[in-house]
Amino acid sequence: MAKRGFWSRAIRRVIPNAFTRIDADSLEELEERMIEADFGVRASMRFVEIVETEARKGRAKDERSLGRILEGALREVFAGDGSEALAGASDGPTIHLVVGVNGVGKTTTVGKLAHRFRREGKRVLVAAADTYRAGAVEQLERWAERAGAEFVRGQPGGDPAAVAFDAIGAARARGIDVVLVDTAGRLHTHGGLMEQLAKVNRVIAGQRPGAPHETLLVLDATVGQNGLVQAREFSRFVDVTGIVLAKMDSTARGGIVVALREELGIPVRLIGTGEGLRDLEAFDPEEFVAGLLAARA
Ligand SMILES: Nc1nc2c(ncn2[C@@H]2O[C@H](COP(=O)(O)OP(=O)(O)OP(=O)(O)O)[C@@H](O)[C@H]2O)c(=O)[nH]1
Ligand SMILES: [Mg+2]
Repeated sequence: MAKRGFWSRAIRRVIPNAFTRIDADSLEELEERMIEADFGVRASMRFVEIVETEARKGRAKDERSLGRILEGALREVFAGDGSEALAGASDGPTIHLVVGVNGVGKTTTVGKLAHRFRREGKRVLVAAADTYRAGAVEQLERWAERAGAEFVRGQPGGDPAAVAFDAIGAARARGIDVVLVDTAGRLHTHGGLMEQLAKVNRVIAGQRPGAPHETLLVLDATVGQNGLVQAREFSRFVDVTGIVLAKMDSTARGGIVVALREELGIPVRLIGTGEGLRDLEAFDPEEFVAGLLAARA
């Protein structure tokens, strides 16, 4: 569970200050605030329409009723989210692929996930399929040690798909429960590197039918709307099953979870709340909605 007050700091206030009644001005301000809170244009416009309709029926009069309407609209956006654990296989190792642009927090997330699975008593192997950046392998190896996970590396500059292939083979041989494949940061605009990622994905699926069981796209929560662009592009090359919003502790742009759900239909599964091993939490829409309504600034 997120620390008390976490979301109310991590999202901007959307209900206009000194709100008294619904009229053209206050609706416009509401829409502006939702867009500023990173809800995205589509959700912001749709929510304003809902408020307008409710107002016509006499149901939106004051700040409290406006809060209730927003709460209902948000609950609908996130219906069914938050309860689902990451997919797992019962017939052999579960494989999770972790992808994203440079520096968003992929390797840190892999370390935190390894720790989380270890705490559940699972045998974990992390695969350093970032053969590209100098120091990346050692960075991941340190996380693996801290989490108590096994580790597979490739040749520097080698084929990342081969690392994933070897990792799955090693996982089968060693009776591993969960394999976490860390990949190199890549710009979503770099066609060659995106093709390479698609190949990693194909090789995993070829080696283990049904895998990857989750493809987690890590986004840096501080970039706001640009996360949408990244999610769209990555989805063209791999089947993104969920988003990890890292660095939620250092931003007030948490409203991006609304845009991701509304515009792309991809659920936020986990949030990164710091640089430590334990700073990873399941995304809880209820806490998010409560925090949003409590947000003051
Ligand atoms: N505050 C905060 N910092 C984070 C979080 N997650 C990652 N970081 C920091 O972000 C920086 C980059 O993290 P990495 O895990 O190396 O990112 P990456 O995506 O693997 O980077 P590349 O492999 O170079 O693409 C590091 O300084 C991390 O400590 C988080 O949830 N909160
Ligand atoms: Mg990395």
